[in-house]
Amino acid sequence: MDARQLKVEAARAALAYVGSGMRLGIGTGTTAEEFVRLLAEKVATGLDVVGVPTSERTAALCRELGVPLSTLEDTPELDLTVDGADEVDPDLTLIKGGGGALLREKIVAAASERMIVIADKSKLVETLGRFPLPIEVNKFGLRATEIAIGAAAATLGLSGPVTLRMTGGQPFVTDGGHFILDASFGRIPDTRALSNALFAIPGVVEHGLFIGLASTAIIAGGDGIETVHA
Ligand code: ABF
Repeated sequence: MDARQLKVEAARAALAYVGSGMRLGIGTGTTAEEFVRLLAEKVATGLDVVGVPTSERTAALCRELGVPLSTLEDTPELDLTVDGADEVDPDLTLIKGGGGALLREKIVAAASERMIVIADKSKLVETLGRFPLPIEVNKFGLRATEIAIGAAAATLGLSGPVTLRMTGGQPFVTDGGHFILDASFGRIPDTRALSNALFAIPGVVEHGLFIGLASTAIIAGGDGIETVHA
């Protein structure tokens, strides 16, 4: 199976958790998009759900495929969110935000009774941190925030480049109008401590460590589907 097929299989397995009447958080990224495609097929044959998308990109795909949408304003409590991840550890702590949608993804996941992460096996790691940690920051005081992030990491024995995410020669701007700093700290043994340290910095809007949010991970590998519960 190639990488795309693994994503499809993970998405298909997640669909088994979706029932009629559910209010769904719908993730962002190529794996979540496979879920949207399969969900749309079910909607076309009568599945009655409403989705709250985690990005403008996902919203556009849902509209194109006919998945009914709501907003978190109108539907503030969700039954289930299905989303991808950049890394998943054995406790189901995640790194997310490679696609730039971490703030809405975290707000939607936190508003959901349950979050299922779908991923191919390459995302599974013993310790998070191989993937640079996305940190969404206010545009104001960017340099000061960057320095503060480095200093906060140093207190935890972490170090490494903190880089402004760029696209087409310009800083990447999130759906919320912020910048993203990608922090290559390497292994993050204490995710909770790093999370607390980052939240103590005023310019930090959100970070890509998802702690205690995912209840289930569906991991697709060449040898089949592995379902991990937190
Ligand atoms: C979103 O999409 C993000 O949080 C994560 O960064 C990314 C994973 O993308 P993909 O499924 O394309 O690997 O879930």
